Amino acid sequence: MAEIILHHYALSPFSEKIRRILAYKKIPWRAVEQPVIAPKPDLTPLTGGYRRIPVMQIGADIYCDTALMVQMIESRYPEPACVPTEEAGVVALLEDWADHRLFMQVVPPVIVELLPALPPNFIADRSAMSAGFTQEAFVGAAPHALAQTKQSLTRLEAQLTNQSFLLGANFTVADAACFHCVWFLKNSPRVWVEVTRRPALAAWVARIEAFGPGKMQPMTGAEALTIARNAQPGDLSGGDSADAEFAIGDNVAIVADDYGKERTTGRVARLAANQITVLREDPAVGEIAVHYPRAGYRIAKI
Ligand SMILES: N[C@@H](CCC(=O)N[C@@H](CS)C(=O)NCC(=O)O)C(=O)O
Repeated sequence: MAEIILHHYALSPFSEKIRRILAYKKIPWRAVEQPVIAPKPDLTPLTGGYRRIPVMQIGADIYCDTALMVQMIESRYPEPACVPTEEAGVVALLEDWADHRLFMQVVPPVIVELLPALPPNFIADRSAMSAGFTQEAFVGAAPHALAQTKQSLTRLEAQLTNQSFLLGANFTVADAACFHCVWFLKNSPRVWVEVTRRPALAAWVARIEAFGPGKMQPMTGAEALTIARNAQPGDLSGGDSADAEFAIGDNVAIVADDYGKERTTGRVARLAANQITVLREDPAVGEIAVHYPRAGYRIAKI
């Protein structure tokens, strides 16, 4: 089975979501360290434009967005389950709350403190991704975002008071999604005390950190491109195109509906109720399949 390559960087919360799941499932993986800001010359030949982090690669198959990566990992490595069948709906709802709402609460108060340690072009890079990501916007948003973060931490504390994980005795994707946001708060000692003063939450953090670093081996970006070039897209079967405004063979452009304006264009090769796969050609890697979830992405015929 081709190995899982995760294009990530250490500080990236969404990467931490996937790193925790890989560690929990004890799945060996290869890590390609990507830059914190664009350009990402070893990444965009794979995605066709998408520059958000992480990106998961298996040979010549590229998975964008952690919500899709989680499904892929779960289907290849079902045990131990992180998406228990009977709780798949609530797991996805909590994941969406954490990835979109909680994440937006924790970022401003932490980023304003981290700025001196970040690359000098960090703010220019992020404000190109979204009009809301300017320095003034982060500074202005920080006090309210911190107040909302505390509300969310209190809710998590209540949910964890009588159980080890958010949905009971076992770790699920709901924990991974909430964890990456809470973990990011460590970058601000001022905010981190809000976690340590909530005992059930702090114990949950320790429980998830106890999974350890996982079975990770580094890989260079050049090596990952070579692997893609020497492989053929392998995840193209299945799908059901019933409810879409586009069909197999159409050329489409895919772009996130929240932040990051870079598009992936390609020919639709597979459509399912919740995901889409396009095939594209790239001079650096040949034919490549790029997979996206449909939730959170605009897909338009071109
Ligand atoms: N919905 C996306 C969000 C990914 C995301 O926002 N990642 C951040 C880093 S944690 C990012 O890409 N920031 C810009 C960058 O790293 O270039 C996912 O689940 O993968």
